[in-house]
Parts: sequence; C-alpha cells; structure tokens
Amino acid sequence: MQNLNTILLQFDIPPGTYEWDFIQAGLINSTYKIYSIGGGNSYLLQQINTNIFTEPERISRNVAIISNYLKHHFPDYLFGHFIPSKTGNTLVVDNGNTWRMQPFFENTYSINTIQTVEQAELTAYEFARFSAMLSNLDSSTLTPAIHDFHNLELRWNQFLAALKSASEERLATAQNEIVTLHNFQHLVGMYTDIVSNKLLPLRIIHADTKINNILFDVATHRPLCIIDYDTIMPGYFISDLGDMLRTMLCIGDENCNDKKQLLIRNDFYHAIIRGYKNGMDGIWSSLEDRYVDYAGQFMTYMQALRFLTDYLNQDIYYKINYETHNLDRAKNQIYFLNQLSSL
Ligand code: GN1
Ligand code: MG
Repeated sequence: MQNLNTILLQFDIPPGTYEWDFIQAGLINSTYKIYSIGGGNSYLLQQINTNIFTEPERISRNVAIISNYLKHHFPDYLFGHFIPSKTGNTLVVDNGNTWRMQPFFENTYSINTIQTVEQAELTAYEFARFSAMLSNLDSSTLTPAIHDFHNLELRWNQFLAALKSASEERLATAQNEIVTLHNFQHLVGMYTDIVSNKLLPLRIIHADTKINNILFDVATHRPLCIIDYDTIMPGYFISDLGDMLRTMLCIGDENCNDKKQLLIRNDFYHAIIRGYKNGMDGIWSSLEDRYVDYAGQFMTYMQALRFLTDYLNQDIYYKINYETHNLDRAKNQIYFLNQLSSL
C-alpha cells in the first residue's frame, strides 16, 4: 500500500500520528480512511483520477458553492467539505498525483445493497431532498466536472465509435450484448426529445446516486448524509431517480454473478418513487411525473452502454478485477433493463 505520509504532511498531519486503510469505494478514484493513532478525528483522503476528472478544481469550486449555500439556507444539513492544505488549497498535487481530504463522518456506515423497503424509501427521499434544497440556487453557477456526463446521445455515439475500433475478439465475445443494446436505441430518441423540446426542468442533481453514496447512522439506521460530490451538476431528475432504481431494486450489485440476485423487487420500485417524490415536495412537476418509468431504463441503459463501451475499448475507464469484468457488468445491466422495460 502506498506511503501517504508526504501527502498527509501537506495537510499538516505529522508522520507517525495517523494510520490508513484503503477503502473499496467507487470505480474511479482511490479512497483511504485516515485514522488517528491517538484517537483524534478521522479523514477520508482521495487520490483523484485525473484521466477522468481532468480539472478537479471544478469539483472543489462546485462543492464550495453548494456548501456555502447550504450553510446559509439549511445550516443543520450535514454536508462534507474539502479540508485546505497548508498552502490553503484543497487540492494537493504530489508527484503528478492529485489528492484531497475531507472529514470522515463517525458512527456511520455505507451499504452496497439495500435490504429493506424502508431503507430504499428513505434513501430516495434523501437524494430528492438534496436537489430540492438546491432548487433556488442558480444551476448555471456550477461547472460540470465532466462535460455531457449523462448525455445519452453522447454515450450512444461513444458506443458506436468503440464498435468501430474494437478488436475482433472483444466484438465476438460481446456480440449478443451489442445486438441487445441496438434494440433499445429508442431510449436514446426519448432522451433527445426531452433535451431538444425542454420537456424536463433543469435541476441541480447529484448524478451518482448509487446506494453506496449515502451514509447511514449506526444508531438510527437512517440516512445521515449523502457523499461523493464529484458529479453534482445541472441535470434532470431522471439521472438521480434512475440510478437509484438501477442500484436499489435488486439485491445484487452491478458486479454480482448470480442472476437470481438481479430480480426486481416490485415493492421497492414503488417505495423509491414514493420517497423521491416526497423529497421533492413542493417543486415536483407533472412533467416529471411522465418520465418516472423512463428514469430507471435511461440510467440502466446508459450504464450498460458505458460498461460495454469500456470493454470494447480494452478497459480504459473503469477499474476491473478480471478480463471480462466490464462485459459481465454490461450483461447484468442488460438483464436488469429487460425486466425494467417490461414492468
Ligand atoms: C463511477 O466511481 P464511482 O463508483 O463513484 C461512475 C458513475 C457510474 C459508476 C458505476 C465519474 O462512479 O457514473 O455510475 O461508476 N463515475 C464516473 O458503478 O464516471
Ligand atoms: Mg462517484
């Protein structure tokens, strides 16, 4: 494991006072929990993947804007912030690597799969509440860390480009999935329609609402706060509701290799939508109501495209543990999408 002492020193943490554990969190950045040997505060230290987040200062700026807004309008709301280094910058660049640190919220835990309907409803409520609290903050003050992040048309075009450049071998092994993703192309058309005809209100969204991006309170087992602020940006509710449907409707996660665990739990479907709409109370629009069923398909399809594209591109984006990992992830998304589309 990497020696983090030089990085910690730049955050004014002297060597020998803290230890660290690597945390399996996310497919992009590398995350460490830093804990004090003497029992002081703990932190989360992240090495940012700058191949993907090419301008990490955008994230710092967005988080500062949101954090200030929330402090002013919702002072009781728990939201992390980035800790300045000794030079006052929240980003530390060392040996070509970029780091940032934030407080670790004690007495919390995160989960990779949802067990109870109640957890699902509360989580959906919490993510919706986040968007709702920011509904009077001008979304154009934020700069997306990744341009066109949830632009389904772009994801589709990236998939087509990957088909052109992929090796024969990868094309052959992904043949069935390639056909299926073409069969769902109408979902891209629906997205284009939404954007070009301005069918949905632009909101500030989290854009990575998978279930392990929420912290639960060890005492109450209720959601305490949302984390992973990398992709907070202007967008549509279908991203946030959609990713929750994608990651919370079945017991298995996107890496799971047991199809039985990828079956949709109908009661969870209704609970997530109920929780989300309640969290959006007062600002939810009838236009949005029309796209509730589209949301889950939109995000699951996009994720299938993204995993398959990465497989075809020889795994340049997502961390993988074995050769066909991205292909298997895409298969899971497709299996799930087939169910969603026939609900
Ligand atoms: C990535 O790294 P993580 O888990 O926070 C990805 C999301 C995907 C997700 C799939 C910046 O998020 O869009 O939904 O993997 N983030 C980026 O698990 O691409
Ligand atoms: Mg993320």
